[in-house]
Amino acid sequence: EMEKAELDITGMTCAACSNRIEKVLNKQNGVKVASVNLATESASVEYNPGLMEETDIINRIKKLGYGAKVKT
Ligand code: 9UX
Repeated sequence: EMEKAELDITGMTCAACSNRIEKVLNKQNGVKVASVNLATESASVEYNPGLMEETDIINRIKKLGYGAKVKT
């Protein structure tokens, strides 16, 4: 069963940023589908909790140089 992570992302200033994050996330083993929205500075990621954790997604985004945290 998939879980969904709803994240706030900071540091995106153009559409290439959001596209880059989206592409990287969608390549991760365990991610079913990731959608990154520049306008709302957020990401929605459906993932398999048997293969990865929410923190893995957040850390992957941070590794690209952006801020990421669970939406509250
Ligand atoms: Mo656009 Mo984002 O030139 O790091 S790709 S600002």
